[in-house]
Amino acid sequence: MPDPSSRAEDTAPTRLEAVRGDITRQSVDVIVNAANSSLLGGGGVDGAIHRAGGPEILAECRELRAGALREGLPTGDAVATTAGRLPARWVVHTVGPVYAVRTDRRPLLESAYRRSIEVSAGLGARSIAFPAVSAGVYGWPPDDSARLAVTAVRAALAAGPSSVELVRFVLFSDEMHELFAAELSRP
Ligand code: AR6
Repeated sequence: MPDPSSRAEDTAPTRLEAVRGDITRQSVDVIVNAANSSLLGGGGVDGAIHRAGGPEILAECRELRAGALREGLPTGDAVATTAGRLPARWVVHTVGPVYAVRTDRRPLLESAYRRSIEVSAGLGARSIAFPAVSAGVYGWPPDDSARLAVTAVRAALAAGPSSVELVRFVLFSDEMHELFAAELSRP
């Protein structure tokens, strides 16, 4: 007998957590990649994901570029592929903005987090691992990166019920981990 008190609207709120580690080792439904618009690979977390996941991921990215994403993936958008050999079901590739002092690119970075969650939820994913998008080669300042990521993810999850039960930020350094953990501990 299903428990009559467990209705969809009673589902527990999504858990948010921060861990220090390598995102390619995370056993989750979705690993988010901080990619570039070409989707054809790069350094940083992008390089690590393609190296660990194997050629299947790049093959699917090439197919996307030959079809629906002929112009590339716009900054702030997200798209899913296989996770290849990674311990995940999908990689969701997103493109964060390059940090710039003079123009406000925060909406694009917020959009990268939001679209990643929307695409993941569209797949029925229950767990998502995020790196600190734009915080490496793209130069986003670490403290603002943590604040914006946590705020954007909370806002996206608040938009309505979804399949997502866990969002894990996976940070490569102690400094970033501390910043994200501090941000998550704020009410
Ligand atoms: N696990 C978790 N975090 C990582 C890992 C890893 N294995 N490797 C790096 N990081 P970046 P961006 C952290 O530069 O700034 C690529 O070439 C890293 O320390 O990977 O969005 C793409 O192709 C940093 O905190 O991404 C694009 O051209 C964070 O991940 C460009 O870089 C993001 O750093 C995207 O730049």
